[in-house]
Parts: sequence; structure tokens; C-alpha cells
Amino acid sequence: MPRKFLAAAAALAAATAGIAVAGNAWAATTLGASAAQTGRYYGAAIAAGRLGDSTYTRILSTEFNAVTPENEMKWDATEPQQGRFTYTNGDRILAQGQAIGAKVRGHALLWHAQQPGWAQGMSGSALRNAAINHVTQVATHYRGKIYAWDVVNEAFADGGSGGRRDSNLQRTGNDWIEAAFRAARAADPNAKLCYNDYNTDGINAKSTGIYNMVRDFKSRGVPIDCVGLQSHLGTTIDSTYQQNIQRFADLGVDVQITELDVQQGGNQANIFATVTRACLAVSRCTGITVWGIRDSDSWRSDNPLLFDGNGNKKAAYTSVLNALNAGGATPDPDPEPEPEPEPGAGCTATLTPNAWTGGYTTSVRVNAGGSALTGWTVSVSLPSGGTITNAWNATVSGSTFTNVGYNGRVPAGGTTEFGFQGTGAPPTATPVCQGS
Ligand code: 9MR
Repeated sequence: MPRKFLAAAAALAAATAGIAVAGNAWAATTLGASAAQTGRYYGAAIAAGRLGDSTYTRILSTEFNAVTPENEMKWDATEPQQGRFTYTNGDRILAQGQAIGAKVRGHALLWHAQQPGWAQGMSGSALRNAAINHVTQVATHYRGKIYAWDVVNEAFADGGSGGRRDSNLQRTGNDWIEAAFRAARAADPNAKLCYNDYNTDGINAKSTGIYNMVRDFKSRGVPIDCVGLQSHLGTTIDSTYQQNIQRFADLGVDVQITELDVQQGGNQANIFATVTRACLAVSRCTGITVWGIRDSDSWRSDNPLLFDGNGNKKAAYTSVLNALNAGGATPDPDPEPEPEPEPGAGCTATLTPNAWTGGYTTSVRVNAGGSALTGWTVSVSLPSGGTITNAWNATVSGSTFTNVGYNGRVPAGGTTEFGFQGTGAPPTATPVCQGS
């Protein structure tokens, strides 16, 4: 083909792909195409009820290459009555995302908010079973179609405790989060499984609590692939925003900015650019999602998005586009496999108590994880006032039990048992098992 036609053909192809030719430099002209230059996505939360609005869908299909259902895949939407699942609106979001070639983030399998009424009134093992069934059913319905699931949303407390938020789900036992992740993995092995939360947009007590949970999950082989930092921001951004993304990435999980919006009237354009650059600087920060398209689509009333109510691009839009085009660390499409946990590092223990007034005996089953154990310790939390009077098949110090010579070795997937006797009420908390 003659040279001038070649150039014209290249320009045409580039224009279709949202890439402009300016002099010799190639710069993408849409958010999605710009993010794609470094292997990332730029997404928006969308609502099924707005898909009939042509301005909305035009911006969506032009600018974004990922979508998140704003409400349509939540528990109240997908299981309004126990065991009766409705996917109509969730499926509409999925179809819209697929039609424009976008990644679809699933949001959110379990959350203390937006639960259907029937679940709000439940507790204990009935709620735990219902919650895990919900995870299994919804993740199975969307199996193979979801890029990343927010498996658990907003389970940590605000303020300085760094601990869990109280909720009906939390009261079913501290292990509800890992149970949800295991169920999600079993239902959809190809979706990335994320923990998602807000007020985690810098190094603080809450993000550190989550960091410790992720580290613990990774060390015990609980399946978790990503952390979502929602990033609902005001007029400032924490100076440790990027450092916080990096520390999660260093644990061996991806990070996604999942619900970005920024108050207008402060430094909106600068803050959007700072978030963009921070994600681009961390190779495992794989994409950014804004929580709506136009200001008029937002759950907030302070005009926190990239397009105004008429669908015009704001200054914040341009600052994001320029930051995306400036480039960044390219995500490794084929990261080194995670090192296997140290042999025996992962184990769990379960109690089966046999209680009477004032005392109990309990057997304890030690379960090796995916690798063999060469020894183990099990720490039990005793109800206050209780004491341990006797142990078998283990030695005891305080309330920590250690294997004896003949039962330290447990093959991968195998179990062994020991037992003890105590005064007071039997322990109920899940013991902490540490293998070697
Ligand atoms: O944007 C969502 C809004 O339409 C709903 O009324 C609200 C209900 O709680 O949830 C909003 O989305 C939330 C998201 O699911 C989780 N993080 C906070 C978001 C804003 O409240």
C-alpha cells in the first residue's frame, strides 16, 4: 500500500481504538483506552435504570472498559426472599458490560447493609448457612463472567480499633469472611476475589486491620486475590495513599480503586490525578472505577464525578486522561506464582466439647492444610474464669497445646486429635492453629 494510504489507515485504526495521532506521539483519547496502554482498566459503576438514557450509554461505551453494578448484584437485589434468586437487573449490567467489551466487577456478595429483610432478622448458624449459600448461588450464576468479585464489603470498623465492625454476619463468628472467600472460590475459580472497604485510603488503623487480615489469609492459604480501596474522597488526599496501595500489593494481592469519587470545590482535578498516578505507580494496582458517570448519577450531592450533569467532560476528566497517558508501571500479566506456604504453616483446629455444669472435656481435631505438618500448636481462648486441668495427646502451657512425639506429623489434608479437660464453660471461639 502506498505510504500515504498506510498512514491514513493507521490513523483510522487509531481513531477507532480511541487513540489520537498528535505529531509523532500517540496518546489515547478515552479513559479506557488510556488505561489499557499500561494494561489497566478504567471503569464506572452503572445502574440498570439508567441504561435507557442515550447520553449515559454513549459516555459509558466510549470512555469505560469496566463496569460495576451500583446496586443490582447486592444481596437484597439478588435474593429478595430466601432461596428465591432474581438476576434480571444484574444480568442487564453484565450484558451491557459484555456488549462494550468491558470487564465486569461483581459487587457485593456479603455486606452488613442492603441485606434482604429476611436475612436482617437471622442470626447464628441459620444466618451463616444462608450467607454461604448466597455466596455459592450468586457466584455460580455468574461463574466465568466476572473479572473480580467484592466477596465481602465493609466488614471493618471505623475509628482506631482496627477491628471488625459489629454486624449480624460478624456475630456468626470471626471466620465468616474466610468462609465466604472459600465458598466464592469453589463457585467461580476464575474470578479474582476481593475484600472491599472505605476509609482505607491511606495508612490508618482501619486499613492496617485489613492488611493484617489479608496477610493472615495469605499465610493460611485462604483464597484472596485483591483488595478494593473504595476512595470516596473529600477535599484532601492522604499523603500515604500510594504507600498504602504498595503495602497491600507487597502482600501478593492486586489492588483496585473500586468506588472513586471526589468532592468538587476543593482540589477535585488534582486529587483525581493523584489517585491515578498512585495506581499507575504500583504494578499490581490493576484498575480504577469511578462510582457513577455524571454528577447527576452520583449517590453524593457534591458533584464528585468526571462528567457534569449534561454529560460534559470536567477539568477532573482531563486531569485523569493526562495522568493515564503519562504512563506508569506496567502490570505483569504473568506474575511469579506465589511461594507455597512453608510446609505445615497452614492448619486449622476445631473443638467438640462435652460439657456439664462447671466443667467439660473437649476433643480437638487438628486439620493440616494443603501441605504436611511436622509439628503444631493450638491456642485456645478460654472463657473468663476457666482453667485447664488435664490434657491428652498434647502438652499444655497456659492455654496453648503442642503436639507430642507421635502426633506432630500430619500429612497434607490429614488430621489428628488431642483433648483436654477444663473447669467453667467450654471454649467456643475457633482456636488458632500454627503449623511447622
Ligand atoms: O451508590 C449506592 C447507592 O445507590 C445505594 O443507595 C447505597 C445503599 O447503601 O449504596 C451505594 O453504593 C455503596 C457501595 O455499594 C458500597 N460502598 C459505598 C457506596 C456508596 O454508599
